[in-house]
Amino acid sequence: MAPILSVFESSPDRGRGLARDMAARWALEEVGQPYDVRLVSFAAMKEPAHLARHPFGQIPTYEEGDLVLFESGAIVLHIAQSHGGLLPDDASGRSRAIAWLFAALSTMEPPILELQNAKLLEGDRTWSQARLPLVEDRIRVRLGQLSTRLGEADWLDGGFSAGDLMMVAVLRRVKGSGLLDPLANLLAYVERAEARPAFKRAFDAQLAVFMGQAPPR
Ligand code: GTB
Repeated sequence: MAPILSVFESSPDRGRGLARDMAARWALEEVGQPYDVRLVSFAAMKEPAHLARHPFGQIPTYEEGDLVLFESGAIVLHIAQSHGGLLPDDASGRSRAIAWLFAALSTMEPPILELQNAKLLEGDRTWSQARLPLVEDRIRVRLGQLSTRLGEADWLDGGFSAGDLMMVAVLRRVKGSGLLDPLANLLAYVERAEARPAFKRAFDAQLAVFMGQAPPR
């Protein structure tokens, strides 16, 4: 039976592929694993049926037989570990790819989330405008470090991996902010990943849900 992903019935990102089901969909497309989706509303996410799948009442969740997972990083890692194509064959390379997956979520993403929260949740506070440059500077530091490490390479460590997939999923959240613009290699890195056929299929599938169309499969 195909695994089931729970995703927003109506994503607040309006189909831009920025919600966290996108990374899981993309990983499934990369490895060629068909999947089904369960559409959940904000209200349904807080109901017991969904809380049994996700203790924090969020998306995405992933069900495969008896296995129920939450956390997009754990889901992508599980998909990468149970199929070929998203992790190198050698043990050291696998560990390094997994380190990049963690780096995306625990080093790059926190300041990016902080900026989103500063704009969306704190924008009406008197101190909000004064704080934004500080938050943006913290993102700039991390983007600069990542850009230096990437250099002229196509991917972070050899071939495209689950680490690149998660890193690009995170970087896409700042793509429209202008913060990536001075870093041509990072911008090209994101665009290179977005040009992958698997990314396009995942993007189209989540957009179809937002547009109220039947998923492509
Ligand atoms: N650490 C968890 C993971 O990685 O899976 C975080 C999961 C999470 O934050 N899920 C969000 C959620 O379910 C959806 S993706 N929120 C509902 C709730 O908490 O009640 C977060 C998200 C939403 C919208 C945008 N956007 O519009 O750009 C970006 C990210």
